[in-house]
Amino acid sequence: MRAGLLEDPDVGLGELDQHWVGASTWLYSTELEVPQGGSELVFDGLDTIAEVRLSGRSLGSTQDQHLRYRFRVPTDLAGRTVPLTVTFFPVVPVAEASAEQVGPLPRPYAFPYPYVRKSACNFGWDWGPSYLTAGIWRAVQLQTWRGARLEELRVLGDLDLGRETGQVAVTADVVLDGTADEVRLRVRLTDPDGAIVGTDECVVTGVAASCRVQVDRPQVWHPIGLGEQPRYTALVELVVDGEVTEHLVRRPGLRSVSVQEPADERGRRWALVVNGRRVRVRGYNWIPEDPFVAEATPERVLERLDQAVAGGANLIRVWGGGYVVDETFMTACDERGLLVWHDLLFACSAYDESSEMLTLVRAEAEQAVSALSAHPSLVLWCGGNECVWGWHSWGWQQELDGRPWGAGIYGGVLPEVVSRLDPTRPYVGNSPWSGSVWADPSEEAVGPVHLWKEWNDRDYSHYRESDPPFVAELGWCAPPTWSTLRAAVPEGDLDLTNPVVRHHLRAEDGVIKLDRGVAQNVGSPVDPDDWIYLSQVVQARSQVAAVEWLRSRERCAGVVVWQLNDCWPAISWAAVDGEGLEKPVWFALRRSFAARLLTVQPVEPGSSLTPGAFDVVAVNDGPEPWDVEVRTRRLSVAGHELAAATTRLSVPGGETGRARLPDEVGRPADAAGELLLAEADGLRSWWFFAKDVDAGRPDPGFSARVQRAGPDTVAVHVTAQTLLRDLALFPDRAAVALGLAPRDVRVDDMLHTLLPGESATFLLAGVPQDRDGPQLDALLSGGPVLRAVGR
Ligand code: BMA
Repeated sequence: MRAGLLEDPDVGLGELDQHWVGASTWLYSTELEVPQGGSELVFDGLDTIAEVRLSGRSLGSTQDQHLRYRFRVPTDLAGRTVPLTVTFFPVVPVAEASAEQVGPLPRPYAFPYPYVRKSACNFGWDWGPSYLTAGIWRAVQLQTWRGARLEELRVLGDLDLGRETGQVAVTADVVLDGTADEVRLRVRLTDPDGAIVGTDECVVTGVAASCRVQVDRPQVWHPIGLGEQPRYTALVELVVDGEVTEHLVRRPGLRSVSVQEPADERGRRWALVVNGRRVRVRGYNWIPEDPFVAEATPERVLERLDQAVAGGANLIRVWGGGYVVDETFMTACDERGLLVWHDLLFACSAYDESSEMLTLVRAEAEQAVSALSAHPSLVLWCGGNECVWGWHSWGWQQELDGRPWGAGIYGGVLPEVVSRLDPTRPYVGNSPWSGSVWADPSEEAVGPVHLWKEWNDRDYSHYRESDPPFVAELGWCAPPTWSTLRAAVPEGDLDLTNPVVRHHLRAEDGVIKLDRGVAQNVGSPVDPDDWIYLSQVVQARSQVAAVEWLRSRERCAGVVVWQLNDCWPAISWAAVDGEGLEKPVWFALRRSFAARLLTVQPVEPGSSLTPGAFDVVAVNDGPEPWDVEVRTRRLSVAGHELAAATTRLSVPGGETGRARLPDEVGRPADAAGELLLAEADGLRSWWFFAKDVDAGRPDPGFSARVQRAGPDTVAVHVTAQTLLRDLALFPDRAAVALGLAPRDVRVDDMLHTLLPGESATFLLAGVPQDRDGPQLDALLSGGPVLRAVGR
């Protein structure tokens, strides 16, 4: 693409024109000056089926994208400059040949991803294109060494809560060549303020050596919102015959983590406990940021993680169909206190358990567990995504007819590797999970679940029928921002009547499900602009309904929304689109993910909008107590008060307070014409007793006034004439109309609900003064830029 040989396949139907890329053989070549003495070529990542040749001689071949490979450089080439080539062969024929041997492996996608150790979603997924990549995707090094070298390094920081001490344990796997008299491993630990805590040293005799530094009165690393994120510095040196030949620096944090599963009346709970405290998880699932790894720059990854944090999340789940994340990602999470749940690389398929397969996956897990060991943000290893669920619930057993499907991986190889190499971290066999590969993981009684029935078959009000211990996935599709979709679909209407729009929607029966969600809740759109807006509103409302319900439940220790990011311009479950622009759902979730949440919820699980009784609930995830006076009113849509109640809630840190609403407040006389509004501490929570579609969805009435608020910023004051729901101002649409880049114009908030007569102000940043005038005023006062749902 950079050489101008290929059009951007994200645009139009370009995907269909690039399949030759993955079907071709690619040659990377350079010249290498071979140093004197023994040396090795180290490839941190080759994607995937490759052969490495030096001076025409084969050094070896690779078959696993996720593994680091080392090849010895022949000593007779020392001192010469010779050609180095890496040839990449098409992956599909290799996968198909393996499928011949292994037999059918049931899975929801036809792509042959389980037959080869390559990122599963690189073949295509239900949110991503099929751009089969091939190439050198991580660093390459030429290493020379004498006497000894470090093969792997594990640095584990652990807090002993009971004794209030900590320790940093360093284990090095060392390769010795027998030429040294003495090899030593040395560690120096410095505290977050730069003071030396201690040192340790030992003689290396075998293949592994361990050092340990005790930390008294440790500075504890905390998850975001619960304290600071101090990190220590461990300098690890390999000393060969008195000379430091290799050194590495790691930045461990001291904290403890476990999964606790106390029994309760429904089964068992499931919670991450960090530093002795149950963390109530508000998370996002992470997919690879781009199918072309070189495009997922550190800047983009950091921007995305910052969007998760700014959106109120305290955890990221790295989904198992992508890659093991890198240092940039993990360091960013360490610094921000963003917890990481990391899947190992298995997704939505049965997997073969041949000895060749087990050898590869064991090596992958060993490398991954070691590589990420020092990072305090990493709190959980998970065996994979929906593989155990598939076996129990997706009809695989018949097709497999007794053949292996991966149980020995999730229940055998992987937990063995984690417990051997990193006993400080918990492991779960898969997500969802009910405690064993043989237990049905859809069971809500135990362990993390994935809630997909609501999007797939029902409606989002049904989220409130669930009362699980933890939700690791749930989500709802919607278009990306208008500008992102327009760039990908240059011609025609931007709705599902356009085949190019449909090309960017990969969800199974996505058209039906999207349409159903809109029709059932707000009523059918009248034009393409209406379609984008209303389907985004439904996505936002669905996630608010799910998250606020689940956060209000004492039983539920976390909800991880599917999905944070997108890897191309997709109509998908993402909160941030493929151009890095926030969809309306991101703004909605920022409110629902706030550490202090006020919400009105039914007392008992159920999908009705007029259940028997309501609670007003104050969720306090912060460490400090929250004392709050909540005023709840039942109002007519015209804004008249019909009943009211005031209640005081004292909610300790990490807990939830609730109060039953009196019947006269909670029971509407006219469901379509009434609503509840709870208010406290500047927070507002709304409950509508009827769907907009059942209330007739009248036209929204509002007036808007545009005012310059700064050299770069415009304020748009909107006053409601009727009740307005989900009032939104779209900065990308304004940007394009003003000849600006969509990324450069940002809005501070959106999706406001206003009673008649109330006002809201949008701050639009990135609009220079030279754009002022009647045209700007008209642009920002309605039309596709400023929209609301009337009630
Ligand atoms: C879950 C995920 C993904 C998938 C998503 C949407 O099952 O684990 O595999 O993309 O749902 O269908």
